[in-house]
Amino acid sequence: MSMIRLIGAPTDIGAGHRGASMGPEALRVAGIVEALRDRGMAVEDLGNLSGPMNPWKPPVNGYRHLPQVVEWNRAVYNAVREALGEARLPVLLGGDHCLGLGSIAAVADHCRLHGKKLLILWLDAHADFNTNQITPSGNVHGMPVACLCGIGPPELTQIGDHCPAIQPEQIRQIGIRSVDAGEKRLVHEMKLDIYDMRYIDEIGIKRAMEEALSDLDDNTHLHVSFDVDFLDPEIAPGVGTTVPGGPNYREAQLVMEMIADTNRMASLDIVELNPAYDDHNRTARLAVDLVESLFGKSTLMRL
Ligand code: HAR
Ligand code: MN
Ligand code: MN
Ligand code: MN
Repeated sequence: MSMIRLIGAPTDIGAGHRGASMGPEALRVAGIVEALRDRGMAVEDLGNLSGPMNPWKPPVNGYRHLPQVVEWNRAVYNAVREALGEARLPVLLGGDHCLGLGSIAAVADHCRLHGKKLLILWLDAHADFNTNQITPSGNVHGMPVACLCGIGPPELTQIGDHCPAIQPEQIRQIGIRSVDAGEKRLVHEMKLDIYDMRYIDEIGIKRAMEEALSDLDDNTHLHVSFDVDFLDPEIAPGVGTTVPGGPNYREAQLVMEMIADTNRMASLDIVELNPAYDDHNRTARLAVDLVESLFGKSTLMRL
């Protein structure tokens, strides 16, 4: 396993609530570096990227803070691209989920250059597939997947070397339970592969994950974009946009363990953690615990 590189992106520029900017520090306070090192991983923490402050303005042409969102995503793109170029495993400490755009655009360009197949697991309560025409809020953290698929403003769809950065069939969304009306039409039109909570409740998390991970091969780069609001709010209150009916601790742990079992995860985003809504850093500690599972901590007794 290559050395892990932590990249902090302390911003809430795309969010509807302030506070995700404190996410990187909360994860460090919760012991993310020590936890990974205790697992025997080599970890380097590059500290935080910098970027524009949040001006907290209403939408312009259907986007809030578009120029600042672009600037933060360029910084993330460059940092993730550089990490991969130096054979590091980048872990983006967000920050809100608009940063998934820069992170995944960098991963996609890296994979193209090296002839790797890219598969993205998007763990989230939300589909994040809005556009400026259909968004109820103008918050760009509700738009990164659409932008990655080429639907969005050129400043965002052209962050990387290729537009679209990815094809819809390269992404699997898990845990989805809050999708806006226009957004729902668009994800159907684009044929997004969505393992929503209804489906998970019906077939169980194990089978859903087996399906989602079924076409991995030795040449696959697996990227995991972990929006902390994926988790049920009962166990993870520290996010800006809680949605009831998410995976519980045991289901989330199994998701992470099954991803670890593939041995293919080569980049990770941890986003939307919002310490302003948390209870004594409980959600950050849970996120660190689940990240340990992602990197191979297992409850399995069988040898
Ligand atoms: N769908 C809503 C919107 O676009 C809420 C999006 C919230 N997104 C996140 N990230 N918290 O998944 O405004
Ligand atoms: Mn999200
Ligand atoms: Mn979300
Ligand atoms: Mn929010």
